[in-house]
Amino acid sequence: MSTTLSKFQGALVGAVVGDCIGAIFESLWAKTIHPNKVLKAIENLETDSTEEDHRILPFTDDTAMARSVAKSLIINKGFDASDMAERFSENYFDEPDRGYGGNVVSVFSQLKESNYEDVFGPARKQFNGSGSYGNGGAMRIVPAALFTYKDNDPEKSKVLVTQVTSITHTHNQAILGAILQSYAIDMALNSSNSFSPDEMVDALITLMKMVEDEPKETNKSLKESQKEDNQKWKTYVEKLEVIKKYLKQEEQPTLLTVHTELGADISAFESVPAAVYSFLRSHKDFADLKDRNSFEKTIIYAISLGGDSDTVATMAGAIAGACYGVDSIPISWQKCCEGVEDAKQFAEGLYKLSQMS
Ligand code: R7I
Ligand code: MG
Ligand code: MG
Ligand code: MG
Repeated sequence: MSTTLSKFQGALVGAVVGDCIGAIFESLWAKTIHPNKVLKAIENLETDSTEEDHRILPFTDDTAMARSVAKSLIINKGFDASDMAERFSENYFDEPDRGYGGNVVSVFSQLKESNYEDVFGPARKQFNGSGSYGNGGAMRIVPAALFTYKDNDPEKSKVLVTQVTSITHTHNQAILGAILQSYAIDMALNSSNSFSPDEMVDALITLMKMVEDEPKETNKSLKESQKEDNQKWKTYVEKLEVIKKYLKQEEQPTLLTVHTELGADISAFESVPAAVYSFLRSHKDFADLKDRNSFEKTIIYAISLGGDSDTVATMAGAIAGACYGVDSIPISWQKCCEGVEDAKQFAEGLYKLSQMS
């Protein structure tokens, strides 16, 4: 298999297993989970996978929406807003119990009512016109990152990510979070196993600085809204600086520190940085996870942060899979997660598109 195809499959399958395994813990909303507990659940899964009638962990809204993004991009060979909106919405009405965010479902209803003609209107009206700052844009962005991989152009990638996200999320935090997630995936696709975490975080800071400094026409800047809300960190760049500081430390911070400082909840601002850190941190040594490869460590660490564990793990899994390739994802995990084979097919479809001029 070509390295690029393996990385495309790694990104999409990594996202699926992060979602399915992370979802075991999502309902707990715990403030950090002891890694031993996560390991125990994973070991059970690995043992179970050898049985013929082994259980299949269902994917949640994170994967459901990523599948729609992938299908729509592949079938239309590009972004078709109305088609993508219809897929999001129809998928929700077919399977409403996938764990969707509390407010995004009203966007789906309004999209359907407008017969997918007013594609960006309903999202703009969310939360009295400020738009949702949930992580629902970032969690599903991986197919868009794969679609723009061939262009090697952060500007083009930003445009597509903004379009895909804006169907449901228009708050700057949500859009910038999806952009950061897609830049991280793109860097992982372009990296070898022996990348430098310090260099990667520097590169992300450079890219995000450019995006965050752009004047915003429609929405308040992230800095402004964060100031109004009295938030400690004002921008994604500031959070990336925190990550940079962590990575330079002799000893990595505790799970609780990371949960508290970077965040691990349903907002994009309080979850995308945690996913990026989970990936970068897992490239380093882990005293208690010696037998696990860097992909496995990323997932175990991301879930251990607690909170929105399926979503932090799906985002971290997408980045790690894009870096280390599909062969880094244990077969036993792949067997136990719903939608892995489909993810491989979507990766092939997106890979084929990337090979066309
Ligand atoms: O962002 P979204 O798609 O939810 C994704 C999350 C992931 O964890 C999934 O795994 C799933 O569990 O949900 O859905 P939204 O409904 O747009 O946002 C999620 C939640 O964030 C909302 O229900 C609100 O509680 C909160 N939220 C806001 N609260 C106040 N003001 C989002 N935006 C705002 C806001 O502007
Ligand atoms: Mg979910
Ligand atoms: Mg590139
Ligand atoms: Mg979630």
